[in-house]
Amino acid sequence: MFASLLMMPRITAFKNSPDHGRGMARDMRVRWAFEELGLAYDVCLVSFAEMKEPAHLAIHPFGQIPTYQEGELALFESGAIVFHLADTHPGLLPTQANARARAVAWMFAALNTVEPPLLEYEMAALMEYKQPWYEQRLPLIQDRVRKPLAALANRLGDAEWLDGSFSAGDLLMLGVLFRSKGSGMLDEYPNLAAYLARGEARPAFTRAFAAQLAVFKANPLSSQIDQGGGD
Ligand code: GTB
Repeated sequence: MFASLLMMPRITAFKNSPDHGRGMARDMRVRWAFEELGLAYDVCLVSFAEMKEPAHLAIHPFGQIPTYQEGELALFESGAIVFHLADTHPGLLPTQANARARAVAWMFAALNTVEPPLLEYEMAALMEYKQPWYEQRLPLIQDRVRKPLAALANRLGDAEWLDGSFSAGDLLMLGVLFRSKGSGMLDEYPNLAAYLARGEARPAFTRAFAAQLAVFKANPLSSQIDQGGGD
């Protein structure tokens, strides 16, 4: 029992999440992967100051969350962590080689093609809205968001998931789409909105969401004291 506790993987998450536990921080997708795979994990909550200290920087060169530690292995980058979990446990990547490679391609597509313009939009809305040129720039950014979303909607069509069974590719894609819900851009693509709703309805998603919300509920005022962000 004691040995199994020592072996339990440990991730880091915001001690004081600026989103008040609404699942926007990137530990959410890692928690979701753990839940889909039925794996127990431990969470170490870190403040914005602690993330910039040498002990955390030794694991995460950019001083961010999430990180992952198990035994000798320390990882950073939510995509790398989800891939590692999916690669080492059955359930989130197909066993057939080509199907597995395609699922990995969707993981990259989520983080490399779909997420960047959505982040740009999010950051502009958050940081640039007072600038005199903001209203002029906004349609340009929205068009950049529409390109991958329209293509994704087109490819998904009426399918339940991106390529056969639910995979780590769906998990990361849905993690990215979930973060953009507030932008309203998904409303333009009803099949993507329905795809996201299917993802959110998965019991593993619900458990992951509840777990990160519980952190805020345990200490609801803390986010007003320790603010920060990252993208
Ligand atoms: N590419 C990395 C990954 O995928 O793991 C990006 C990691 C990252 O951006 N981490 C952010 C962080 O640690 C948290 S998720 N920021 C602190 C810092 O840089 O000092 C980004 C995030 C933060 C806050 C909200 N929010 O409150 O709504 C949403 C998302």
